[in-house]
Parts: sequence; C-alpha cells; structure tokens
Amino acid sequence: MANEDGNMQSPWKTYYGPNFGYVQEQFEIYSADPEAVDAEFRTLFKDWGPPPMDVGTDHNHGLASSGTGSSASSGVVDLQLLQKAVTAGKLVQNIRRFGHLVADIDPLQLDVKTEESLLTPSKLGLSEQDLRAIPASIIWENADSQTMTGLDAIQRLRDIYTGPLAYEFNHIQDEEERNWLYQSIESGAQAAQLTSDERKSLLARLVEVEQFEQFLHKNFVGQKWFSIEGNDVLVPMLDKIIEIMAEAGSSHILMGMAHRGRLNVLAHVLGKPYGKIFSKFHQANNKDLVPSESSSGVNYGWTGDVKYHLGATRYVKKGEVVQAKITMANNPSHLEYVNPVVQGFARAAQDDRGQAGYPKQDVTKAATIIMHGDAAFPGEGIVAESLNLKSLKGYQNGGTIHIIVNNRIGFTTNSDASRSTMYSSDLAKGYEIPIIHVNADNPDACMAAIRLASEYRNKFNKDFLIDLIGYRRYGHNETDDPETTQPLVYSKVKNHPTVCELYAEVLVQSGAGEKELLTNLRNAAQNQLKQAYDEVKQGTVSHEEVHDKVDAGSTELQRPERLTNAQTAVPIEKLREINAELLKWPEGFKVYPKLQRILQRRQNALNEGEKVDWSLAETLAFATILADGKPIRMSGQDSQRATFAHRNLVLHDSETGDSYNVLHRLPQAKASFALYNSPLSEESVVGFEYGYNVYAPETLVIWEAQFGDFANCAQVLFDQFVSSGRSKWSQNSSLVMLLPHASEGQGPEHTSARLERFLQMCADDNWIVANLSSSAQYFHLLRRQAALTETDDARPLVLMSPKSLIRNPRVASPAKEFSEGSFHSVLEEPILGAAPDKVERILLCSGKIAIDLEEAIDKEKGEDWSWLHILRVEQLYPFPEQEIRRFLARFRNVKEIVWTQEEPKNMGAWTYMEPRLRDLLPAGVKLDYAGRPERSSPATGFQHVHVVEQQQILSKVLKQSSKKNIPLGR
Ligand SMILES: Cc1ncc(C[n+]2csc(CCOP(=O)(O)OP(=O)(O)O)c2C)c(N)n1
Repeated sequence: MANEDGNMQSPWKTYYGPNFGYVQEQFEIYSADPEAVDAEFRTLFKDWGPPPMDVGTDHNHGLASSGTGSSASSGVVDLQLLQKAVTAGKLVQNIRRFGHLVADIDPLQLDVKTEESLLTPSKLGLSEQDLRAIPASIIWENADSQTMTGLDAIQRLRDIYTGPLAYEFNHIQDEEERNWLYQSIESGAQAAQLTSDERKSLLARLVEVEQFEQFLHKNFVGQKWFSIEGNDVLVPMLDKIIEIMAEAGSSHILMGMAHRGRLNVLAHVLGKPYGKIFSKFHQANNKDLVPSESSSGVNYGWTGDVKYHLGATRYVKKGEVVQAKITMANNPSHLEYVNPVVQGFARAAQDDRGQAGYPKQDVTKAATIIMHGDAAFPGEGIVAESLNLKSLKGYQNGGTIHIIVNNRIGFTTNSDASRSTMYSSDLAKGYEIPIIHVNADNPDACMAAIRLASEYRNKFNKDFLIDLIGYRRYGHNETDDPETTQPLVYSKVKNHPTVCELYAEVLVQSGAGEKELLTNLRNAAQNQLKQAYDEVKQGTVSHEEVHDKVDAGSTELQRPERLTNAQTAVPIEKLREINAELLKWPEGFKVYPKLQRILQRRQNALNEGEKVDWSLAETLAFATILADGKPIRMSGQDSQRATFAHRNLVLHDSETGDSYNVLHRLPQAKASFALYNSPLSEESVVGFEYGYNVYAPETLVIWEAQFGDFANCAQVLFDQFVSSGRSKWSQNSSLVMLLPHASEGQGPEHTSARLERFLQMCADDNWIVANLSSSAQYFHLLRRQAALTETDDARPLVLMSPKSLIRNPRVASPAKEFSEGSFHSVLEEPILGAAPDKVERILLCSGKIAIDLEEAIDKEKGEDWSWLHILRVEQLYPFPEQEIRRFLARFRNVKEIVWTQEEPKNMGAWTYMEPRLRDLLPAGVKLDYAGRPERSSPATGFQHVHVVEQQQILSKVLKQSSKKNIPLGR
C-alpha cells in the first residue's frame, strides 16, 4: 500500500459493504478526534486522507473481502455479503415481476392483499442494514445518482411497481423491448407529474364525463345507456392517445368499443352533439324511419340500431388543417366481434394500393384503439383469434392499443365465475403484449399508462394493453339493481367518492386547484347540458343537427337492370396479351416442374376450339380487374395455392424456395394485388376482410373458406355485419365470400356451406348469393363485383364456389364467352330445349347438380330428351324473377317444374325457392321437389351411400313418368 503518489494500490479498494461503512464511520470519529480511533486507522487516514464517498460505483470491488493482510489485497470475496447482494438482486427481479400482486390498483380495495414473501426483504433474509451496505447500482442497473444504497433501490422499485400502476412485462421475449419497458418505467419518464394546468384540464374533462352521466340519470329515468361511471377516466385517456397519435403522424384513428361508456365516448371523444344523443332518448320522430304514405309501411332496407351501438366520425383539426379522422366503428351487441373489423379498418388506412405488387404499408398512417370488457376479453374466443392477427404479414397494423374497461363484473357475474385466470388481461401474455394494470381512481397514473403505451406502440409497432381497473357505479344498465346480486360490493360503491371528488381533493392538497374548483366546473358542465337539452325539447335545432343521416341507398325494390347492364367482357386481344404475360416468370426462376406443365397448358386456352377452366378464368378476372385499376385483396386458408390446388398465384422456386406472385409483374396491372394465406380462423379473418373492405370500398376484397362448411365459425360476422350492416348502420361492403359447396361424398363436414342460411338472410337487397356452373360466369361475376365497388349498387357477394367442378371440362368456357358475354342470372342447359313445345318438365337447379344432370343426360345421348329442359339459377338472390318468367314463357306445354338439388330438403335452396317459384308458376303447372330428404346432418359419411343417393335424385328427375328407368351412372 502506498499513498496516491506511489505505485501501490489505494487501500480503499479493499474495503466494501459494511466494512467500508465502518471505515467511513471511523473517519468521522477521527475527524472529530484523531486519538479516538485505533492507531492503524490513524495511520491510514493520515497517509490516504478521507475515504471516498462513492465506493458503490466500483462494482468489481464492492464485494471484495475486508479481511486483513494478503487476503484483503488479493480481492478475496466476502461470501456472506456476496450472498446478500445476490439475494437483493433477486428481490429486484421479484419486485419487477410480482410487484403487481400487491399494487394499489383496486379502487374499491375489494381484495385484501397479503404481503408477498417474495417481495419482503426480511423473508428473504435481508435486513435493512444488509441492503444499506449494498451499493444500489450493483443490484439495480437503472439506479439514478440519487439512489445510493440497496435499501434506497428497493424502496424506489417498490414505489414504482406496487403503486397505482402495476406492470407485467416478463413475458416479453425480445430483450431489447423488455429492457426498454423496464428502463422507461424505472426512469420515471412517463410518470412525470402533470403541470397544474394540465391537472386542472384533466379534472375539467372528468367533470364533463361525470355530469353528462348525471344529466342522463336525472332526465331519462328508466332508460338504459350503460354508464361509464367508475371508469370515467377512460375519456381523458382516449383524448391523450388521440393527441399523441395524431402528433406522431396518424391521420386515421380507428376505434372499437362495446356498450359500456359508449355514449360518453361518443359525446366527448367523437364530438357527437349532446342534442343528437338526447334525441335518441326522446325517441324523437326521425321522419326517415317512420312509416309514411309514400313508403310501403317502413323505410325500405333500413332498421337502424340502438343508440349505444352507433359509430361516429370526427375530424381533428390543427388550425384549419385536418390532422386526423377519428372513426368509432359501428358495433353489434355481440361483444368483442368488432375487434377484427377495426383492425381491418386500420390496415386499409395504412395500405397504399395505387401500384402493382403488394400494397405499400405505412403503419404511422393509422392508429388502432380497441376497448374491451373485463368479462368479454377472456371469455369470447374472437379476442384470441383477433390478437393472433397482430404480427401476421397480411394483417398486422403496427400495433393496437387495447384498453380493458375493467369494472370487475360482467352483468351479474363476478370474475371468479367468468375466468380461470388471475387477471382479465392474461390472454394477452401469450401474444407477448405488455400489460399495465392501472387504478382508474388515479388519473395521473392513467395518463402515465397512456404515455407508455403510445410510446411503445410507436417505437416497436406492436400491441400494448392497459387494464383500466375501476368499478361499475350502477347495475349492468341503469334499470338493473346490482344490490340483489353483489350486495357487499355495492355497499362499498355507494360510499365511494367519484373520481372527480378524489382528484379535486388531490389538486386542492397539492395547491394546484382552489376549493371551489369542482363546484364551478360541475355548474358549468350542467349549464351546457341543460342548454342542449332545452334546444332539443323546444325544437330550436334543425332535423339534420339532431338526427343521424340515414343512407339506406336505393329505395327501389330491385336493381336487376343495373346489375345485368354491367359491362364485364374483355376484348380477346387483351385477354391473350395478359394470358401470355401470366406465363412469364423471372429469369432463372424454377417453377416446380409438375406445376409448370399444368400452367403451360393454359398457353392456348384462349384459342379457337379451346376452353378456359375455372382457375384460369379467375386469374384472368383478377388480371383484368387490376388492369382496370382496381386493387384486389384476397385471403383465406391456403389461398395462395388454394385448397383444391388450382390457384397457384404465388409460385415457389423449386431450388431456392423463393416465391413470386404471378400478378405482381403483370405489365398491365395498375393497382395492388394482395394475396395472403390466412391463419386458421374464420371469424377474425372474415371480420378483418369486411373491415378492410368497408374502409377501402374501392378494393375488391375476397375471403375464401377452406370448405364452405367452416364458414359457420364466422356466423356472427355474417349475421351482425355482412348481411345487416347496411340496414342497421348504412355501412356498405362489397366483400366476396368464396364458400366451396357441393355434395361429393366427402362426409358431413366437407359438403355444405349452408346455403340455406345465407338465403334465409336475403332481404332488402342486402347481398348477392350465387352458385355457378361455368368458368365464364365466374369471370363475369367477379368483374361485375369489381365494377360495382364504391357505387350505390355495391353489395357483398356470397358465392357457393366449386370443388370438383374446378377441373370439370363441362365447366370450362370458350374464349368467346369472356370476350363477348356478360353474367347471366339464369342459364339454359345447352344440350336441351331445342324444341320448346315438346318440353313437359323443366328442372330448375343451381350449382354442381346442373353438371351432374348434364353428364347423366349426355351419357344417354341416344334417348329422346325432348320432353325435358333444365334451367340453372346462377344468381339465387336477388331472385331473378323476370328472367325465370321469360324462360318459362317459351315452354308452353310444360306440366311440371321440379326444383332439383343435392342438399337435404330442409337445406340448400328449396325452402327459399319454393314460395318464389309458386308465385311465378304458370297456370296448371305443378311444382315438385327432388333432392335428399330432410336431414339433421348435411351429408352421409359413406361414399357409396352418397353415390346411391345422388343417383336416386337424378333417376327421379330424368325418368319420364310414362317411361322406363334411365340406367344412370354406368
Ligand atoms: C357475445 C355476447 N354474449 C352475451 C352478451 C350479453 N351481455 C351484454 S353485456 C354482458 C356483460 C359484459 O361484461 P363485461 O365484458 O365485463 O363488460 P361490462 O358490461 O361489465 O362493461 C353480457 C354477458 C353479449 N352482448 N354478447
């Protein structure tokens, strides 16, 4: 050892932990009285001066033994101290990981929280003295300069992790993200105090929220609207996200939420005038909705919806410039089903579809905020299916901010009966979504949560979840008495001050606000509400100001002419040029040889005498639609290749595995073509594609089911959105749904898309339902659908798509039908009907059975079939009444019409067709049914039974009453 001028090591480096503290203590004594310390210390202090204060920063030496002699200078570790430091390090991790268990996140303090042993130093064998002896930076890498000792560090970390904000980040696998999250909260950046002015405006906003609810309670007794009270802070939280996101460049802000607090959010976040909201309570006459003399009793095609389901749009301006468009999606009662729809909105807003190739996505362009219920989030499977979209190439939207509006109850059901997880939010952990639980009675903490969530979303472009834990001040709705089922909770709620009262008190205590502030704010808010109310009552506001615009589109009962007039043929030269381009792939790209041979066969398909099959018809439709400048987006399970291996629009190099999208290099294409294999989900994907289409109505959006049978997994989306969205909310779409459907002996679950259910929902000109029998029909129908996008005539298209027919040569069409034809709602069987007067029986049918019939007849060419004719109803809805009438009029001697289908009698189109056909039946003509009998399951599981059943149907309709059996199926 030598002094600082010498070469020897500083003696201080051999003292650490409690020993170093002892040395410092000795120095203090020495400073007061040198004689009061041992001679050894006297010498030391004389030679080296005072020991430094910040020994703790010297991590490597902080734990070396203070032993004497050679062991001291050789840096031997004090094992006991080392053990303590390691335990203290674990304690830090425990606080980060389990701090939420004891955090102050429950406004009503319903659960008694017991101290966790993992978080208690003494239970881990650490005394305060031990912690004081450990330098903070050894156990906590984010310790600031104020935090000196381990004890300080633990105290600080407990404050951070067990206060009104609780964090769950440990499930984030990415190290950079995890570290960023911990660092962000431990640095206190987001928790930084609001200024006094900011806190006052926050209180003013909370008062508006509170008083709006109070006003409704007072003036609309007996009505329901699902008050926000108990989670009032949601409104200023949304204000804050919108502000941050708009500043960060989001010009679209897409929101989805259920009933709870929706009116308040509509009023305050979406700027829906109070008067409009009050008028819904008044049930005031909206003349568009009321039966009138000029209407047939009801407004055609418009049912409207209850007040707490309606969406809204607002433009946020900075000066005169529109900074962002905020959209609250229309929402059905079905909880959480709006989630994928909003995700689809966001992606549509982020995609630039103006050039060939995949759309160019800019995630800064749109921000997504989805609110959930605490019972619905863990309970409804659609939540998991929608979260699963978050990182998938075709669906991700750069991160959604989720807020669980947690009132700790679902209707009358407590959390312990509605989920098996500790928190409502636990599902999100599996998707590596960071989670904050925050006390809704602490507005400052709620703002900190928003800041962190938004910063994370914008930095990592991933989802974030805030579990906003409040309570529900009243029953499930305002007409419910919650005390019958939750007496204890509600005895607490009754005496619990409102968040305004709590926060006003905080402001008064901190000197940020004067005592009368709350009363003044409440009075001002009440005055504003009263004024709006009086204006509505006195009728001094215009109809437009009070009522939502009803846009039910066309009021005509049918629009068949506009549909049939759609120009969908494409000149043959153009088709040939495009077809040639489709067979060019990049230099050196090695297409799988078997597939190459299949594709090469398409080369001559447009020549005289050749035919275009289903698959090429689809590709040509897509290519020509792109050439017309319409973007296309398609997704479904395995849709790139297609379930039946017919599409193959994404090719894979057989040597490198590189992929190449055939329509991306098409020189004629003027718009984007997105084709994605979807995850194995129906409801989230249908919801997403529907949302995409609603928000990007110029795009031809297609969803393809693996088999139509699985479409019913998305039943809610068909019922609540696709079929009825226009009628309830004036929300139109042109979504195409391809649903493989046909009886082919593949068993009960690879047969039926449940055509009957789609037909049952047909009304008010709500969508198109079709089942086709030729590739040219498919080409024209797709092109018509594309042409109608964005027009008043746009409607969703439900297409029973083919399976075996894809490769059936009878379905392939000659080039002429593409270059000259158009879509026909009804087709005549080409090999029959040459002598109309001889026809006695007409079979009406749709889809594959038409081809089965043609094959059966063709096999018996020698027979006299002049007594028979077949009409294929290609478009089932809108019902082609005029076309069918026109056809029937040609056959004057017809005696019977037989609706022929392969589905059971209680399924397929029969129950839909029967009354409609009866209405147009010529006098004296009988209507009959041929098909399977009523069944509870759509199809047999045995192939041989299927064959027999199919033959029975054909035999029945192809046997002329007076003649022998036709030996079918040889
Ligand atoms: C899919 C679905 N099932 C059932 C209901 C009926 N329902 C309406 S609100 C509600 C309770 C929802 O609880 P929670 O998610 O906690 O939201 P809160 O109403 O408490 O805000 C139920 C069961 C519904 N609307 N949707």
